[in-house]
Amino acid sequence: MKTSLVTGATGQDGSYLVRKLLSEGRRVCAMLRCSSTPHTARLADLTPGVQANGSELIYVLGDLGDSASLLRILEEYRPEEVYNLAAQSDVRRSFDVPEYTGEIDALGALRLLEGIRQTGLASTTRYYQASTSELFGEVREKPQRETTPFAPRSPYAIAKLYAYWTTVNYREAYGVFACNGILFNHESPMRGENFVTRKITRGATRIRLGLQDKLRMGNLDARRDWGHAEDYVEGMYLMLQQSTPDDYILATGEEHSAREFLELVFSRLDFQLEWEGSGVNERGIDRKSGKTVVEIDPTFFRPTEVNYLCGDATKAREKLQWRARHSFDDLIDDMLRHDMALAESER
Ligand code: NAP
Ligand code: F7E
Repeated sequence: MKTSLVTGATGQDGSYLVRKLLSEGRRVCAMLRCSSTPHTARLADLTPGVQANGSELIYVLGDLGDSASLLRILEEYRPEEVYNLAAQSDVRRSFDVPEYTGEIDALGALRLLEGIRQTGLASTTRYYQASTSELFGEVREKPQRETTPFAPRSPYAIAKLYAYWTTVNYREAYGVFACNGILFNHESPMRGENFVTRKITRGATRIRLGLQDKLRMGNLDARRDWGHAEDYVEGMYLMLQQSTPDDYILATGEEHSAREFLELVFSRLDFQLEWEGSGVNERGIDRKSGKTVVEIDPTFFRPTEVNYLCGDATKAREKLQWRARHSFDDLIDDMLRHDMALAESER
């Protein structure tokens, strides 16, 4: 049985990837970090130990800031695959904690790769690095491809740039089967509530049920290529099943503004949203109730914004036979179904 180590197992992608790997019959070492409160809610329905199909789930304690814990895990379990998903992944917050973001997102990847080398796993362990469309930042071409130059615009993206090149370097210098998945935004009902799509589906459903008055939003004109996380973890898995390591973009090729996402969600919930004012004074008013349901709050602006991201996943389509199966509408449906049920449970 192959062993796969997943860092960031408690996050959005981790929760889908752990399930995918268990369904493939793997022994899955899901890495958790120390926490004073439970943080395994996304994995709550999984029981550690041997599963019905013979696969196995094991929780291991480790932190990307702590080499000793990583070395211990690598030595003890000697995984054939390492998926490095752990990160301080919030772009806005990375401006508040830039040093910590670099420590975990940049040096964390180095610690893991160096750990693979030092434990003698360089020729046997395959490594996936959670790289990001944020690397393209102030984009140099549209859509972005694997060959598009990087132009990062946040401490998060700059840290991920270091991790990207470290991954390439360990592939070239030590022959590690190391791949970068350059993933464009992907969302789901498991998305953290601080990210724009989930903030909107969660907030709008709560407003619909009278649990919340309004949403306070940042730059609604930013455009993103939003896919579904379930499809994207499939792509991560495929990258590590190839005969040679490589770097791939995963994206839908379709872009929307945060405003379009918000308008679609509110209209699905039967609001009649109309905009008044401009800039920080812009407001979204529900014509049916006359109430202000959206306001602009500059707290959510970023010192440097990434205005536009849209990816070309031709390489992944041709070499991995990967494609995004969920449409934009499917994504919104899935998130709204989940968040409406959640809001109803809060009434
Ligand atoms: P997420 O929901 O924010 O999950 C991040 C995970 O990292 C959580 O499990 C978190 O643990 C863990 N973590 C944070 N700091 C850690 C540390 N010091 N040591 C060990 N674990 C730590 O992120 P996601 O959306 O699933 O994304 C997964 C990865 O893909 C991240 O690296 C992200 O930067 C990258 N990425 C995401 C997207 C996207 O659109 N989702 C696109 C491109 C790339 P706790 O639960 O304890 O906080
Ligand atoms: O913002 C705008 C915001 O925080 C998307 C991470 O997974 O994807 C994610 O990073 C856009 C930005 O995601 C609000 O300014 C408007 O332009 O959902 P987000 P992100 O920054 O794109 C990439 C690929 C990653 O790698 C990251 O780890 O939406 N926006 N109003 C807002 N964003 C937030 N969070 N909150 C708002 O109120």
